[in-house]
Amino acid sequence: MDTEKARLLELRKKIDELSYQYYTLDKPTVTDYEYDMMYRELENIEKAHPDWVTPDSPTQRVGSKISGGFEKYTHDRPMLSLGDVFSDDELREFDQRVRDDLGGEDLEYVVELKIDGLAVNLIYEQGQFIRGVTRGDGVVGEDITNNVRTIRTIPLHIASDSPHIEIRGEVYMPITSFEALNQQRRDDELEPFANPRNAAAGSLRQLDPRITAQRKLAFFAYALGGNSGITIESQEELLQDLAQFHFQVNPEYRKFTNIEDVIAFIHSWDDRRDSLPYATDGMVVKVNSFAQQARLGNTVKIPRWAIAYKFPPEQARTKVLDISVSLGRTGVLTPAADLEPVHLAGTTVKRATLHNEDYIKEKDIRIGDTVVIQKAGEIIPEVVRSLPELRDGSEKVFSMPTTCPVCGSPVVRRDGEAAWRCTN
Ligand code: 3BD
Repeated sequence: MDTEKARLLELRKKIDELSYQYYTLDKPTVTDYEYDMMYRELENIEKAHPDWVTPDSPTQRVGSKISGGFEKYTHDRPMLSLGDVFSDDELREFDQRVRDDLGGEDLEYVVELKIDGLAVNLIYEQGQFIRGVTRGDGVVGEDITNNVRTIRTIPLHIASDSPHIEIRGEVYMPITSFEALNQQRRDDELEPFANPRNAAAGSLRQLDPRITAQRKLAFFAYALGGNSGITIESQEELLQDLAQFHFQVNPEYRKFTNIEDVIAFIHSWDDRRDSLPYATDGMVVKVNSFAQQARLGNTVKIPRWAIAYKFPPEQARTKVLDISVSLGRTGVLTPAADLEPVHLAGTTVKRATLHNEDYIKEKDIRIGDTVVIQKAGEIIPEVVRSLPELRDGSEKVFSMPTTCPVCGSPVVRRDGEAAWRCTN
């Protein structure tokens, strides 16, 4: 073979290995300088021989082609939903049903963190990444291949000669990247994203993959979709194989043989999930054996062999500095508490919604009060209650403005409604 072609292949292999160590394992083995030199050499060879460029070359992650929208793609096998539970007793009920359905035989559970990102399906043919698709409604998703390709922890080829294998997992934005992105957006006078999940969604929906590439997204692999020629017997084995394929697999998963140990493990996260570098909204409990999964089967949309336990919303205490009113698109005036900044669920909170006038009255929330706030899922934080026992007498009762804060027109509250509206 041509020595230049041989050098090209050598460089690709080396660069793939180095970026795996850097991005996926988070353990760089060479300096940035050494990496840049190799990358540049590869670029130069490819420039001289455009016909040697293949889509899985490390230089091909960030294309410049702006897409005109995303094409629909029907999943080979539907991407299922998860049933959810909110209490230990519901977990015990799930366990009992599974054991009954399996005729009382022994079983193992694999318990994973539930990453708060977006589920995507990655398709590899003969080991080559050929397509990335959003979950969509589970049946039909959108083809976001060019955006997925920019995610450095998603391999562009894997050590599998299967003609077709689908790897499913969660695209997410690490909290430090999310905070840096929002700071940048505030500096640019753009609306910040409400949470890392929305930031990841917004980044995947970019028509220009160069923007997606700047967003520092990452991917945890956790499931297998349609495939041929794959013989894997359990979730544990799958997670090990996915790591062997050079995917990031969340390292916090554990295996158990009884539900009480599962419950204890789940609660071991109550006061440390906040210190993870990514957002989680719960944990997923899966029957380990694929044979037992198959016997348990699926309902229309939900596997009967897995369940999501949802963490209760995280709460924090802070002070109401003021109550301000903003005007929504529909003309409704919504009061919000301006807060002493407080750390909650991975972000700093300065405002929380008070919903409407009646909510403030019922909960007797006053300016100057110490309050409990919470963030439930994707919703903006809300004030849950005030702590009147901490008042010192300087607190002020709030009343809704009589004119619109934007245009000055009178505001009205119609019979039977909680909302005040601008008459303009
Ligand atoms: C995670 C389904 C199964 C393969 C169905 C058991 C519902 C989002 O970390 N396992 C995980 C995570 C999500 C999962 C499964 N394991 N399904 C899982 C999942 N460790 N987040 N999800 N999904 C993914 C969903 N997404 C949007 C709308 C409705 N459902």
